[in-house]
Amino acid sequence: MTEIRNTWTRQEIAEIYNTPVLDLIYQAATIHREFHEVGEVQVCTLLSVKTGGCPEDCAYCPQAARYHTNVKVHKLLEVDEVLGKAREAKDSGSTRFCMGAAWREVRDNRDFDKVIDMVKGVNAMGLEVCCTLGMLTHEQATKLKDAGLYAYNHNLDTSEDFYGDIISTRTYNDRLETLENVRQAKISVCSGGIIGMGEKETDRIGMLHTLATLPEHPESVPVNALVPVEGTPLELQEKVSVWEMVRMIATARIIMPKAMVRLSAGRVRMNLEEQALCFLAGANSIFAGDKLLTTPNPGYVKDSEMFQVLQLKPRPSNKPVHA
Ligand code: SAM
Ligand code: DTB
Ligand code: SF4
Repeated sequence: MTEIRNTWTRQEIAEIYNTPVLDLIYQAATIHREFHEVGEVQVCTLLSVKTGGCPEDCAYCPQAARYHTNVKVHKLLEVDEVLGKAREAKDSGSTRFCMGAAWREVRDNRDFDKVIDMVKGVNAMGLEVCCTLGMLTHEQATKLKDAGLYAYNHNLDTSEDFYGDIISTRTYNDRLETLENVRQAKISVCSGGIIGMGEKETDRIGMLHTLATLPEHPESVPVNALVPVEGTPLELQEKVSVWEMVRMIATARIIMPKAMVRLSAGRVRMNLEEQALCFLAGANSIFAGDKLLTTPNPGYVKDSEMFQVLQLKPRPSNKPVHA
């Protein structure tokens, strides 16, 4: 029996991360089998409910107002439109629906009231409803929970050391505080990061260390490969090798065995074999549909082909369906 620990040291995590890669995959696959149904992959759908014009300066992000990207600014969508998209996502096999807003933080205004209605509506469809809206206070987290929010995504993105090189408009501690507010409101925590931003291996290990030593592990850990977007400071970053994705995923799987590890942004630049390695290394969730928030994603046709070839099964929802 593998024990769940939040006492990992950096040294231990570094040793796991640097294990010869085939052995690392084997170890991760073994732990994956102990905690999860092999071959089951959760299918989630993302929707950008408020796009662009964000005051933050996240160097990777096409939605930051200060960079000149091709993203078209759009105010908060109407509740009915969002519920229509959630219904489509459910009909195409998604069990989780995540609404993203290009906000620095949630404000207590009419827009937040609308998001609350979106959460209620999506929850009533029996989907795991998730939001990613920036920083949250304890009260706002409680309001979202009362509306039926299942999970909240708030990424650490990288290590505390490297954070200032990527974002200057908020601190690592701001991030951790929101995660604590979410946890206290008894909302499921989704938090991970991005590789390929110019960080060192020690930054990747540092981020995994912070996540794995939280009082409780996040239930969901997204691993994103940077999608370089023209106009952002990171537009010219080189693509990371699949082995780096595999090492991140496998290490996350070994140190946080129960978590859903999400193979998130970056799949458009991975072939089927590369994605298969990620599933073998312990990834058990993807985002479906031809768009993430603003950037392209493989789309249903390619993914259903992948599910067929790899004989993957969509993972049932983590919450009881009642609609
Ligand atoms: N504004 C909110 C926030 O920052 O928490 C929510 C939306 S934000 C777009 C959600 C996450 O998307 C970021 O934390 C980051 O990890 C990821 N992301 C944004 N742009 C990305 C990119 N170009 N490549 C990979 N991941 C990206
Ligand atoms: C996460 O870690 N990845 C998703 C989700 N959480 C919100 C977002 C990826 C965004 C990629 C860039 C874009 O499409 O705008
Ligand atoms: Fe804004 Fe979020 Fe993009 Fe940062 S990642 S610029 S906070 S939308």
